[in-house]
Amino acid sequence: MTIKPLIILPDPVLRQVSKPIERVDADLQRLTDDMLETMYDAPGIGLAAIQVGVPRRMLVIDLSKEGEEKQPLVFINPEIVGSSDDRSVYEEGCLSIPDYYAEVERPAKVTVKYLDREGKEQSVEADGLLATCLQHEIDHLNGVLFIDHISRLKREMVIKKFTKAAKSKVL
Ligand code: GNR
Ligand code: NI
Repeated sequence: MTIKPLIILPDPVLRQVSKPIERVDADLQRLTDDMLETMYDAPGIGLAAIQVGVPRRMLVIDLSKEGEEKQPLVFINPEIVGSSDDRSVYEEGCLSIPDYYAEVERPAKVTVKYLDREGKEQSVEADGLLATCLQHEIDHLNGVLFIDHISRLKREMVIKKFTKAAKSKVL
C-alpha cells in the first residue's frame, strides 16, 4: 500500500469530471487500498480518487473515531438517487483545501446507489455526517468543491490565498 500525494487547490485537476469505473478488478482494489491509506494518514474521513489525481468515480469514507475499530467504506460509481427536502448544516473541511473550514448547507438525507468493493450493486439511505460526507465526495467526482457552496466573496478569498501559496512554493 502507498500513501499518495494529495492534489491541492487551485490545481485544475480538482475541476475534472471523473469517469465511471468500468471494471472492478485488481488494479481498482489497489487504488482502493492506496486511497484508504492516504485518507488515514492525512487524516480525513473521506477521499475521492481525483484528490490523488485519478479521474475515476470512486471514493472511500471512514467515520470511525480515533481508537475505535476502523470502518472503511468504498463507493464505486456512486449516484444520488434521492435527497430530502430538509437540510442540515455542517462545518466542512477538505484535504485538498488544508486548514480551511466553513459551514455548508446540504440535504440532511440522501439515498445513494453504488457498487461495493466486490462490484455488487448496493444502496444506502444516509443521514448525519455520512450524508454530508457522501455529498462532499460525490461533488469531487463532478469537479465541485465545498467552497462552491459558500459565498462568492469567501470563495474568492480562499482561492486567492491558495493561489499565492502555490506560487511561492514554485519559486
Ligand atoms: O476529512 C474530511 N472531513 C470532512 C468534514 C466535514 C465534511 C466533509 C469532510 S470530507 C474531508 C476529507 C475530504 O476532503 N474529502 O474529500
Ligand atoms: Ni474534499
